[in-house]
Amino acid sequence: MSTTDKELRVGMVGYAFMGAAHSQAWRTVNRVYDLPARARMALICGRDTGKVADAADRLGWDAYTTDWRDLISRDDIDVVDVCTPGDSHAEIALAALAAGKHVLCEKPLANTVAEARAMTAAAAAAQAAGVRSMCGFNYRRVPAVTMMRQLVADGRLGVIRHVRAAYLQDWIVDPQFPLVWRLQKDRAGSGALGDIGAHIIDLTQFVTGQRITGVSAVTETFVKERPLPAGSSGLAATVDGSGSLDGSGSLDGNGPATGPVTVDDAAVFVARLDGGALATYEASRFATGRKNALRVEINGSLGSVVFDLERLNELEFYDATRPSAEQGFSRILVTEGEHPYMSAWWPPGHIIGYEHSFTHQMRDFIEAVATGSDPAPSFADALQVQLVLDAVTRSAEIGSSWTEVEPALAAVAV
Ligand code: SOE
Repeated sequence: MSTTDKELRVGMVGYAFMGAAHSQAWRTVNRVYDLPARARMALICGRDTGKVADAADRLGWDAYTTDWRDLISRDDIDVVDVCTPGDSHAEIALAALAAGKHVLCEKPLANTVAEARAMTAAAAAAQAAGVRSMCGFNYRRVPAVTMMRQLVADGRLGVIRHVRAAYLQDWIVDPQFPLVWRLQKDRAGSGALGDIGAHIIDLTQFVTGQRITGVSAVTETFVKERPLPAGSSGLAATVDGSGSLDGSGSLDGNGPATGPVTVDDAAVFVARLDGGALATYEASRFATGRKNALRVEINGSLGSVVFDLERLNELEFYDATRPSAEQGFSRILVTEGEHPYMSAWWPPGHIIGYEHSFTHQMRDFIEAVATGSDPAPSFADALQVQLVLDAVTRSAEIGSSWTEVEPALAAVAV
């Protein structure tokens, strides 16, 4: 339990999946870690009065509002936690920084490089006044991922040659899955690429300490038209109660009850990192059977390490310096007290879960704000991810360095 009376009064905008995950972390962090400040879940914000009132009660917030500008204007709010779709990240974060609020913004930072640049500049200006900001790439804070970074930094893998990363889901394989905001470019910025591809871009740059310098990509939208969500009506309809149609689909009798998918369903790209490594990345929402399958393998001159989110308490480690008769991938159970973040939880072998990465994220954010340091990943780190996302999109559009494979000769008649 914290021994401090210093309080950080948090206002969170949004109450869907990430709002719930962040709320769990805000509720837990000061009960698990002894920190120089306590987070107070002061105010939650959402558009729908009934839903946000329910969220305040269910998720443990003191009060609620339907106006994020009201939240930001209040003197009794110190931190703004942005858990909304990507099309409002910039507007909310810029206003919060201008108001002198510390900001935690969900990933990806923004929907465009221009927005991400503006947010990064505003964060740098606010930093001069002691205002802190961070982007919520939570997988960095899975203990096994932080340990992966330590193994690389300690030279245990030697020179990094390969990075191999995939983040695979299948929640929209059914063509009847409705046209929610994540499938609309004007709301989400991109599809699998920005939503889950951003995670493996950040995670691999974090673990290797290297940055992606160039890409060659292909993307695909397998299902190009989807039913509008229930409740959508009229040309002014919104696809998920908060998005916006492009007028191509409507329920006012003038058109089909469908709308166009305007984002990628899958993105695949190769990349070079500035330390010389070659990398392959795959982000797909059409990997049937893969629910939230994030896997990263790093190969180096002295060894390899593998992280699999479905076994997030473990690492596979290959140490090529061991006697040849003892070579093989070993399994490290990352639950010892000496492992990152783990001293606050349970005895060795008692595993933790996905939600703990958010508690670790809030731990580090509170510690940084309370001690006057800058939390990572910064908005500048998140801008780098946004620049990679943009490069992948541009590469896929222009089809750069794509060499067609000549069709095989017609089968010889037998
Ligand atoms: C949906 O793909 C999603 O909720 C992502 O938006 C999150 O960032 C990821 O952690 C889980 O899946």
